[in-house]
Amino acid sequence: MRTLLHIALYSLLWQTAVYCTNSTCSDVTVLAERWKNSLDLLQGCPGIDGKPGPDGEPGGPGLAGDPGSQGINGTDGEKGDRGEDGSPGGEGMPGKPGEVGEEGPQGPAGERGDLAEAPRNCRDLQDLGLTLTGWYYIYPDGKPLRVMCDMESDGGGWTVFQRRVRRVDGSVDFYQDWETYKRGFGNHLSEFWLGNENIHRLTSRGKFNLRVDLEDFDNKRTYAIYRDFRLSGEKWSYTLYIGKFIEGTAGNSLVHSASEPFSTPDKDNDKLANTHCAKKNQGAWWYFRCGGSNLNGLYLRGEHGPEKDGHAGVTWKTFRGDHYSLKLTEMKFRPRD
Ligand SMILES: [Ca+2]
Repeated sequence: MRTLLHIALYSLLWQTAVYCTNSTCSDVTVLAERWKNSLDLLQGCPGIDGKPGPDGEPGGPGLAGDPGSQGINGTDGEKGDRGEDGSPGGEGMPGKPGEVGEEGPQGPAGERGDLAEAPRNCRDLQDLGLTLTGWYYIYPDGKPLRVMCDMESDGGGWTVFQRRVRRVDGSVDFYQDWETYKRGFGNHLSEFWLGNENIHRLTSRGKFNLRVDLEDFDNKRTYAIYRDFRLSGEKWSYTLYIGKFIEGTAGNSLVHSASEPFSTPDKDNDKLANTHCAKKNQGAWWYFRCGGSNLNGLYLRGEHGPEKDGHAGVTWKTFRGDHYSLKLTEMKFRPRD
């Protein structure tokens, strides 16, 4: 019984082996010599592929690869908008000092001082210690006025209101009208008339001596001094008031001018009805009958003919006569001692 079963089984395996060997299975090996002892010596063909198994779990990350080569540079992009301004920087180093500028204009006048101490004339300035002859500001009524001070003649302190002097480039024209004599005119450096209104201002309060200094072209100097000098206001035509002739080698050539009003080429205040002394003498003065003195006349430089010029020169009769025009004249006043 058992032998039949083995034969049947062997037959089946053999047929299968032959079939597989001749068709699809190339790896079958028949171990015939051992067939009597075991059926499991024959290796069969592989079976049909089974179904794929389920996906395995994901593996761990791989190692980083080597870096690739550098790429080609791209082209420039479009220009962007301007950014906002930055904050200001810190302070820089100081620069070099600039050059010295030109002198600036004169500053404003100072504040008004104490009137009781303000100099009202050149004598007050002298009392303050000023000793040089020249132009100074005085304050006769609080308002400043620039005047020439003679700090030398007979002790000084004289306020000069008239001056004639020889100049290289010609003299100042003293043949002027009423308004010009009222305001004053001339040059600080040479000849001038301080102005009738100013002379009136300066002599209307107090008592003053008048001094007249003269010099001819022989360099001879002389003078005359009067007391109680003052000039009236315009209402009285700037009448000359002088008192006694005190002294002076020049003599008293103002004798006829005392208490006479002022006359100019455009205002006849003299005492000659048919003559205009200011025009005849070509000056401006306190004329009575045209003679005596004419210190505001023409600067004729010494002797001049009476036929041609009359008394038209800068004359002082009791010094060099009516026909000699003086080189230098000064009229000045100071408070009476
Ligand atoms: Ca007249």
